[in-house]
Parts: sequence; structure tokens; C-alpha cells
Amino acid sequence: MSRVVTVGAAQLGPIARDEPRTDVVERLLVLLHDAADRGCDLVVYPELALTTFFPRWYLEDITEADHFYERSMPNAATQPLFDEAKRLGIGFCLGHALLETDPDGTERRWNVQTLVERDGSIVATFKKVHIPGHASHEPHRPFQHLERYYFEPSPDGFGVWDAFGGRVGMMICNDRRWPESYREMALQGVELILCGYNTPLHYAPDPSQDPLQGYHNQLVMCAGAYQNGTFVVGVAKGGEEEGVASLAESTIIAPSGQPLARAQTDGDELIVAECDLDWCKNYTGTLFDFDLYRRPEAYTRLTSQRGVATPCTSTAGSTGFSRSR
Ligand code: ING
Repeated sequence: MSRVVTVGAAQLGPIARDEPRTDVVERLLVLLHDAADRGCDLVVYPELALTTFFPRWYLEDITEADHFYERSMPNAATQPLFDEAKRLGIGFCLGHALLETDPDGTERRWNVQTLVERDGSIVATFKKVHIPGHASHEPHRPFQHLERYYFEPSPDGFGVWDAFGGRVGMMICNDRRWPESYREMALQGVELILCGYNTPLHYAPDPSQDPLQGYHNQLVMCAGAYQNGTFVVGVAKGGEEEGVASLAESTIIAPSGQPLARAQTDGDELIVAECDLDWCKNYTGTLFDFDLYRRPEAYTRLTSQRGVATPCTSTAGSTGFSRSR
């Protein structure tokens, strides 16, 4: 019996800083109904799909950003989306900020994706692992990228869950640039990776990358898909959001590494692809048969080292290792 999941990537255009969640949820519902008309089983929304990308501003009192975070999921603003998706029998993946309070009263701030099955049940909430950008105000930048100020890195790592008839995993934005993200999920048998992103076209630390944002986006997701024999669904919040031009180009990618569908606009747009999960085995059962071909004993640095360590010779001529900064 074939395991075809019809996936919709629901790209969003800009969300204004003061756009009410009710207005945003209306936009999500329009995309959900389009997905229903086109036979989707699953709709994937972008990273931080309920609010503007608020890490672009520095707020000295971080509690002034509290209204950008959800305290629970679902909640009053998103319940209409949960109800309609369940009525239509469509699952979805929703990116949002989450503010939790530990039993000892400590506030925890996460960048998350919540995965919901077709019956309305919550499969899992994934916390972003790789947090890019910077942790303190850098006023010289044309806009901030303060994710390391507003979010903690996940303590949970990457998970894979049984859903939609297959093995489904999640990653968020910067996670897609790190090959470890895909491999961690592939070693758990992932067949479909869901990834929302908000990517400014301008990268202040190295503007030479600006014209390459689209190329790098396709490169990392297509490579990750092929090298791990999995589908990858990359979904943008694109367009010019509060003055910051952001990459669109949402794409659904096959285990072969081939794009199956790509967004044509930088606004609200649904792209759809039929994902036959059995396609994964063409790769994981042959070229990328991990159990047959991988050599973990040759990869020890991958989990024992964070940064680069290079051999160095001291005056005594003995070799040692110097740690990079
Ligand atoms: N955004 C970016 C990303 O990894 C970034 C960070 C911006 C990297 C611009 C490179 C260039 O796509 C998030 N939200 O992780």
C-alpha cells in the first residue's frame, strides 16, 4: 500500500509588528482552505508564523517582547485554526515563539514548531537547536538578529515521530544549514522533515553572502534531502517585513534532492507536492544504507569537538593542539 502524503507548504508574506493574531490566523485559514481544495493531508507554516520576526529589534526590557510569545498551544487566538484543521482532517506544523515558566518561576523562551495530526492531536513541539545571530544589542547593524537574546537553544535535540503514515521530523531555519541536523533525524529513520524559516537577504557579518541567500537555501536543503534520503519541506515568511527584505523561495524537495515544487511569489502562497514516502528507500536502502556503509569510528570529532582544533608545533618540536577562538 503506497504511503503518499500530499504536503502543502504555506508560505507567508510579511507580518506587521502590530498585526493582530486574529488577522494572521485568518491568513493561515485562507491557506488551509486552499490546501483542502488541493487535497492536502498536511500543511506546513513558516517559523514564527503568528508574529513579525521580532528579534530584528532590541528591547532593553525583554518583557516588552512577551506579547510576541505564546503561553500555550492551542490558545484563544489559534483555536479557530485547530478547530478548522480538525474539521477538514488536515494536519499542520506551526512555527511560533513559546514562553514557559518553570516550577521554580524561571522564564524559558523558545523558538518552536508544533506538529498537529489530522485528528487534531498534538504530535510534538520541537524547540530550535541552532540559535543564530547575537545576544546583545549591536547598534551598528541596519537591523538586529537577536535570536540569542530572545531564545534559548533546545535541550532536547532533534526528534522523529510516527505521523502521517511515516517518520516525521522538524527543524527550524538556521538548523537547515547544519548537516548534523539532517543526519540526527535520518539515523532515527526520518522520511519527511518540516522546516520553517525567516531569512533576511542581508547578512551583516558578511554581505558578500547577500546575493547567495537563495542559492544557499536551496543548496543546504537539497543536499540534506539527498544525503539522508528524506523529503524536506522548507517554508518561508518572505517579502519585505518591517523594512527587512526576507527570502521567500519555499520549496518541497524529494529524497533525490530534486525540488518538486517552489513558490513563485514572496507573499502568502501555497505550493503542493505528493510525497511518496517509499521513495526514501531508493536512497536509504542503497547508496545511503547507513548500517552497511557508515563509519562512525571515523567520525569521532563530530560529537567530541565543538570548534576547530588544529595541530601545532611548540619550540620543543613536540606537536600539540591549539584551540581556535
Ligand atoms: N535566520 C537565518 C537563517 O539561518 C541567517 C539566520 C540570516 C543566516 C541571514 C544567514 C543569513 O536562515 C534564522 N531565523 O535562523
